[in-house]
Amino acid sequence: MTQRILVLGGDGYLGWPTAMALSQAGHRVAVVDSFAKRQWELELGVGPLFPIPTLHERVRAWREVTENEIELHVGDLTDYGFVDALVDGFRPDTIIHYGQQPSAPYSMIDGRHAAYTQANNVIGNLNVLFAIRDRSPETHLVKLGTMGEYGTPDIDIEEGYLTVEHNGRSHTFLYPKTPGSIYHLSKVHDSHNIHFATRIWGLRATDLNQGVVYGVETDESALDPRLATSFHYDEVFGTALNRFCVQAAVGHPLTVYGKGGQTRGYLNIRDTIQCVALAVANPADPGELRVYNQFTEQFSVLELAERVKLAGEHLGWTVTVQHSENPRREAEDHYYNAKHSKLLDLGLRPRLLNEELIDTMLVKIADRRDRIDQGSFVKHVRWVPERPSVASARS
Ligand code: USQ
Repeated sequence: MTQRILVLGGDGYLGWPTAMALSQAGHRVAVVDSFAKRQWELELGVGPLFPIPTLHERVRAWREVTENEIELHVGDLTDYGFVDALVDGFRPDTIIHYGQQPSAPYSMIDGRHAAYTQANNVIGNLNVLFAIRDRSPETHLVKLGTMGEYGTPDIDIEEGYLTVEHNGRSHTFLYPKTPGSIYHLSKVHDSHNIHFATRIWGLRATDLNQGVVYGVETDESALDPRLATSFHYDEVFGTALNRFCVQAAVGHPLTVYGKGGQTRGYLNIRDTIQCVALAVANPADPGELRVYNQFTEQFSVLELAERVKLAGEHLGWTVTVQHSENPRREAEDHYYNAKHSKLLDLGLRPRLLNEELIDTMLVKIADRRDRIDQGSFVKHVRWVPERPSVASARS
């Protein structure tokens, strides 16, 4: 069934490819963005690997290449008036919400960046919930959460909920969260606010607890260079596998933090699109919060680095792995077993990480070697500052 879909954060690494895929599938799609990410790039002096035209140009290129129309709205989700008018005017069947500050390191730079991340993410999401409640209560919210909300507990991670037996009685709660950054915490706050909105107002929502995404392109972004997605490799916005591939392409040692036993769920960017499309096609009922753990495979960072090393060596490159001091505070050797069957039950067909896929990524990245800024691999963001604070120096 054709839907009216708003993609919040439509200029981003995942938002833009999602908008294109849903537009190609025949939905009426509008993208919404404040271009905050482009501002953060300027602030930190980092940029995407492939040249990214303005969103206005991308939308024009999309029309030229496919004859499909994507509507464009520019505004800030923390401005309630903007969100209210947007939802009232467009009356979406589905809102896909990617419009947030997505980087754990960015949120850990200092108090200002921490406060900005939580204010931006939590208030933006709250505004979306209120606009849905007051303007379009049938709208299904598909919210991008993160596997990092759960942290690395010493028990299996269930898909969203945990039933607790206590003193002979039992109750099902949202799974307890122990996230490892201020950014991940912002998503925990969002999950609780969304749960509240479904319980108290009867809204319908799906929270996608996504793992770490990798990949340089999707079917649609590959149609024309102007449709490329915003692929980052710097310490702040780049994620593990993407960074390792770029580092391998310029002969920089792969930056494994600490022992490298940190295990996370991973998925291909094409599978992100599949998962989101499945969530859109299978809306939650009124009053229901569906939670899916959105990843296809678990790896430790050292395993990922070794796979990239092997693939690079098969291309004749010299690739080294370096265990640098871990700038984060996280377990480097831990139990990790996260359930992820609900999206498979809905029909997800995963594209698993194999050497051919890494090889394709390496070759595409090597094409743009000239644009790789090695200075952005390390930006020195630390979870715990090196200098003791005034308070701890006094004690
Ligand atoms: N890591 C390294 N070396 C690097 C970069 C990362 O060892 O050069 C390690 C990190 O210490 C961490 C793991 O790799 O243990 C993953 O780090 P990451 O930067 O790839 O991902 P993360 O900070 O967890 O955040 C990313 C996205 C975020 C999303 C999250 C999903 O930026 O938006 O929510 O992945 S998850 O990790 O499942 O929480």
